[in-house]
Amino acid sequence: MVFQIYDVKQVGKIPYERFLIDLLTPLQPSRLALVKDAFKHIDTNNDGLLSLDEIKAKFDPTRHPDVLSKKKSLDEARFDFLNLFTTLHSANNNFKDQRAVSESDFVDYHTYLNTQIERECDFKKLVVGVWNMDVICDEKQKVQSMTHFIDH
Ligand SMILES: [Ca+2]
Repeated sequence: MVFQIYDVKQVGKIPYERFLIDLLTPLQPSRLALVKDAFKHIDTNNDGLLSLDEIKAKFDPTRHPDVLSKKKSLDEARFDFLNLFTTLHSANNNFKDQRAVSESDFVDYHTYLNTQIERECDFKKLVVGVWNMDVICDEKQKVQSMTHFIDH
């Protein structure tokens, strides 16, 4: 039973986002590559995990599309983003006190975000923007060249 698998600690309450992710289509290869680049970019001490400090240091709500379109204030965008991130993260870790985010957690999170974004360029803009990857989103630019930018 799906319910039993997910109903780990919160009695009768399945984390909705966790449940959704298993029903989602996986990220397309180009989007997945970008998300993995973002992970490497955020993981400044290269230990293969993202600490909360590393996430906070890189997360930049000023470039979130909802902020740019004035749908959300900076604080709302920051809260919603980090809140969803933490919810998914603790759901993935069975609500144990695991503070570091693995690459698969990170990919899951973006898989969820991806459902709300149709256009390739918008997805790139979001990932590059909120994770402060300092790359200009350009339709002609390939993920390959973005990797180049990030590594240097
Ligand atoms: Ca790290």
